[in-house]
Amino acid sequence: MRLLVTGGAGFIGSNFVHTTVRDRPDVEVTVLDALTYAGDATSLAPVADRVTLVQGDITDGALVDRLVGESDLVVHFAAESHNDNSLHDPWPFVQTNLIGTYTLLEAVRKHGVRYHHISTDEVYGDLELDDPAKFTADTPYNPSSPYSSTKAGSDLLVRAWARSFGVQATISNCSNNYGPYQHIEKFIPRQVTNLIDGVRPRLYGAGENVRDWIHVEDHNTAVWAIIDRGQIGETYLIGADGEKNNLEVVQTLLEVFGRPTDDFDHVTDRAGHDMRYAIDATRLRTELGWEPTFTDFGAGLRATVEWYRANEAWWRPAKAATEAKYAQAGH
Ligand code: NAD
Ligand code: TDX
Repeated sequence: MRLLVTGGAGFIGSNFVHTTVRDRPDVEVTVLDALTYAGDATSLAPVADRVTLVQGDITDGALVDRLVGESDLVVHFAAESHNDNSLHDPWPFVQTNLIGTYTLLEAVRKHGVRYHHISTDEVYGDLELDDPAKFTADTPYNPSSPYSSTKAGSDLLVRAWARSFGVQATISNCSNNYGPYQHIEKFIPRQVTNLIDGVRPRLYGAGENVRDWIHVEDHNTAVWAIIDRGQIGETYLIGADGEKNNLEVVQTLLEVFGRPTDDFDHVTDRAGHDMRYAIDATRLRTELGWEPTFTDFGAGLRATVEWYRANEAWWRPAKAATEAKYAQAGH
């Protein structure tokens, strides 16, 4: 089987390629990635002999048409993915997340290629802290940021192309991922690399905001379960019952580093900051028989800290510029 992975040099995409190469020797993998600030070819170095990396943009219609025409399955991870960046400059989010998805959909429509669309739980907006509800596939879309609104728009394009043109598509909306190869602009790797440098973690606002953490490996086994056994045209929510508030995450990290649990700074909150995300993944578990493996968040976090300690050469080049950008924004 010939698989095209967009965004395969990013965090989740590169982990997906690693998992696929390990578990599915019959799959030929091509990665299409623009290698933006968030993409890194070295994330694919351990599997370089099994993967063809094409550096290119998903908005490039001719390139996308050729690569999709040579594939049996497209898994679309490529996106501008960071909320804080989208508040500073929304344009690349509109371009990549909306126009890029449109470009891929036109190509899979033309060539009749199976398509899986990777999306986020942020399309549903947020929940109150004291609300017992969780997101399901029936929750109305209500995105808050330029990032989440462009992801919501991309999901709606997929639904329309599936219904109107019969595109063979599935969609997954996953909660917050953590694990190896995550860009250090994101919450967990930012604090881990700060702590390695002896810098105090930075908590937005009071730190009460809740995210539903899932290990990237569990996200990717769920994606394969949907590709293998999911129903065409359906949307599946991916989550592993990992709700934690940001303060708890920072305190767990401080414990891992043997530091006092109040050794962090509160910084300016994010504009429009979503309060809580929570996923009901019942359908994925009951209909597709998927179960997460990383059910101990503390253990997953310790393994992730070890990965960043052991792979300083991977993240160090981006650290100073990432922190300079945050300093400018008051974060
Ligand atoms: P990331 O920012 O780490 O990686 C994105 C990758 O896409 C990078 O390699 C980048 O170079 C590439 N890319 C960006 N614009 C491109 C373009 N125009 N053409 C080709 N390649 C381009 O993101 P991530 O965290 O790995 O997220 C991957 C996907 O998963 C995204 O669609 C995101 O919305 C979704 N998602 C992420 C999370 C999370 O917690 N990180 C949770 C749920 C869903
Ligand atoms: O330094 C920080 N301090 C802090 O308190 C940073 C960078 C973040 N935060 C907070 C903001 C959020 O409440 O931590 C939480 C997580 O922040 P991010 O890592 O930026 O993730 P989030 O905005 O929740 O979005 C992530 O999960 C859903 C991914 O970036 C998205 O791509 C995905 O769709």
